[in-house]
Amino acid sequence: MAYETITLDVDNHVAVITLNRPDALNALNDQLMGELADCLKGCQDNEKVRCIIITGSEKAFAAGADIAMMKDKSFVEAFTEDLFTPETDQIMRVRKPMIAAVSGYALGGGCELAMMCDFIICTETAKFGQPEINLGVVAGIGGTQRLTRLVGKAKAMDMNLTGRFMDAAEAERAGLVSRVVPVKKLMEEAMGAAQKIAEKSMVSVMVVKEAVNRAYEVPLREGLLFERRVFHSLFATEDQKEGMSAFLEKREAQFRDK
Ligand code: CO8
Repeated sequence: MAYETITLDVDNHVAVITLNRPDALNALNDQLMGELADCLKGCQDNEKVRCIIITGSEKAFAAGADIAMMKDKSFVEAFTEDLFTPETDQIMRVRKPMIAAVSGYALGGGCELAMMCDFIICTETAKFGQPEINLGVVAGIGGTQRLTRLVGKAKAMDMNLTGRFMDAAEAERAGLVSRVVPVKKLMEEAMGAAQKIAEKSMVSVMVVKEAVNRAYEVPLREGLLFERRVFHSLFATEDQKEGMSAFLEKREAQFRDK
């Protein structure tokens, strides 16, 4: 599939997907979401890809769902079309790690897309927000749910009710992003993180993703049991033997995803 609203570059086991609708600040429309979902499925199936970065432009990661596309929809259309549901389901099915590299605006669906990734690295100019309230609607793909789990009720309520933007420093303090870097360093930092992940055993990388995500789904006791069991099960892998032997032999581990 040839993409028009995103680009894909695969280099050294890292897939970089760049949202590319500059005239609309990368607003998410059907085409972009369809292409993104298709591309992510391809990355999941591509053995060469071990980590995925989703990014936008310097000015905008994505300024939200496309308002022009949504404006005239009736309730019945919105309900029956189930806008963005298959695409977001596909995004959530990706088992490889995904990093959001955010510069500029990550608003509405843009903030929600960033939160669907496993962690967010942003620039000092990043602005996060759920301004749907200003449009007479509410967030629709995680802005009331994931944001609340990530930053807590006070800030999630504040952002969703007032529509105010959170700057990078506040986003880092609140735990929404893991790192803040100067604009020029964004891709270097994201690539560095992705390369580090790409060097690990893919089995344990995928287990980490499942286990951390489980913390948001189940009570602590269940989550701890899941963690212990996957920890035990990793002793069945060759990579566990290699990782621990390499440590004791004071050499770099050579993981083979086995
Ligand atoms: N949709 C469509 N077009 C957009 C969007 C958008 N979300 N954001 C910006 N654009 C367009 C503008 O219309 C403008 O186009 P044109 O040049 O043709 O007039 C162009 O991008 C540049 O934008 P601005 O001139 O507004 O640029 P500024 O630098 O002045 O402002 C802002 C930047 C502050 C980011 C401003 O563009 C803005 O407020 N954008 C809208 C932000 C917003 O409200 N986002 C939420 C959208 S709703 C949503 O995301 C719901 C998600 C859930 C969907 C779930 C379905 C189930």
